[in-house]
Amino acid sequence: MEKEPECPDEVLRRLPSYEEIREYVLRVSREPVVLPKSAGRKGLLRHRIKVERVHGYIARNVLEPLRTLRNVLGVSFYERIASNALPEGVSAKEVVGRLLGKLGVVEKLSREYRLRISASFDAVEAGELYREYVGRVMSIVRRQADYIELANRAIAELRRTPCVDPELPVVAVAGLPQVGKSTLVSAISTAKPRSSPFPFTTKEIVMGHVTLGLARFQILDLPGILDRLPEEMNEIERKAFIAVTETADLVLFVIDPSEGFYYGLESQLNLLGSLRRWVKADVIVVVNKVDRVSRERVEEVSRAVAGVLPGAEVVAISALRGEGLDDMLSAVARRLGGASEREQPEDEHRRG
Ligand SMILES: Nc1nc2c(ncn2[C@@H]2O[C@H](COP(=O)(O)OP(=O)(O)O)[C@@H](O)[C@H]2O)c(=O)[nH]1
Ligand SMILES: [Mg+2]
Repeated sequence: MEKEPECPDEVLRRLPSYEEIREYVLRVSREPVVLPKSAGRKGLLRHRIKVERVHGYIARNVLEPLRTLRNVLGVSFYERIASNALPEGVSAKEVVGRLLGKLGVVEKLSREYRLRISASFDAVEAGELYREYVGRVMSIVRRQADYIELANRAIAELRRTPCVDPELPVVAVAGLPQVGKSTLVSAISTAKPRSSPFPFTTKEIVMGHVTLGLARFQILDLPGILDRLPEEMNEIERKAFIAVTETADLVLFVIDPSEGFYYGLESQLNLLGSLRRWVKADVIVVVNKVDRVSRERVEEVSRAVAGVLPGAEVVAISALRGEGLDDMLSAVARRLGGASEREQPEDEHRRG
C-alpha cells in the first residue's frame, strides 16, 4: 500500500541529470576497488562490486525519488500544479510512469550482470561484461534524459508549492492583480508575502496560518488572475486557478473599488462570476481599500456584486490600515464553522 503523501518540499529530491549519472558511472569504472587479501577471484569480485555501485546509485538517487514523486502526485492538487509547470499536454504522472518503467529495467540488468560476472571465466571476461553492462545502462538513461529534465521541472515546482494540510480548512484569496491580496494575507496571517504597486509581483502560492480562538485555518495568497477563460490563462494564472479549484473550502474574493483602478470594476465582477461557475467552494466578497473611496462608492460596488452573486456576503476592509479585518475574520469563522458542522454527519457515515 502507498504511504500517506507528505509535504513535497520535505520529501522531494531533484534527480541527477544524464550527465551527472554518466560522470558517476565513469568514476566507478575508473576507481580501483580495494579488496581484502583473503578475497578469492578478485578480478570477478571487483567488477561485481562496480555493478552494485552503479545499481545502488541509480536505485537511491533516481528510482527512489521517482517513487516518492509518484506518491506525491497521488494528490490531485500536486499533480495539476506539477503538470502545469510542464509543456502543454504533458502530464507529470505520465512522465514519472514512463521513467519508472524504462529506468526500472536497470534493476533487472544489474541482477543479470552480477550473475554473469560471477559465472565468468576470468577477469578479462568479467571486465568485458562490466563494460557491456555500463553501455546498456547508459543507453537507457540517455534515451530518458529529456524525461529526467521534465521530472526535475515538476519536482522544482512542487518544492515551491506549499504543503496543504488536508485536516485544516483552506481559505484562498483570489482576485485580479493589485487588488491587495498579499497585503491582506500578510495583515492577518503568519505569512508575509511581498506586496507591491506593480502587478504580477506574486508568482507563487504562499501559505499562511490564522488562529482564531480555537479555530485554525490555512490561508493561501495567490497570484492575480485576469478575467479570461482558463484556456487563455498563462502558467502563473493557471496555478492560482488550480489552487482555488483544488484546495479552497472558502474563497475570499478581493475587489479594488477605486474608480481609477487599472482593471476596472467590470472585469473584477466578470472574474467573480466565472469563479462562481468553476469553483464549488463558498465565496465571501472583500471590498478592499475602503480608505481610498467614499462610503457611497462602497455601497455602489456592493450592489454591483449582488447583481452578479445575489445574496453574496460582502465585507468592506482596508488591508493596509487594518480596518474591518475583525469583522471579516468573524465572517470567515462563521462560514468555516458551518462547513465543519455540515461535514460531521458524513464523518459518522464514513466511520460506520
Ligand atoms: N490605499 C490602500 N492601498 C492598498 C490596500 N491594500 C493594498 N494596497 C496597495 O495596493 C497595491 C497592491 O497590493 P498587493 O497586496 O501587492 O496586491 P495583490 O497583487 O492583489 O497581491 C500595493 O501598493 C498596496 O500597498 C488598502 O487597503 N488601501
Ligand atoms: Mg500579491
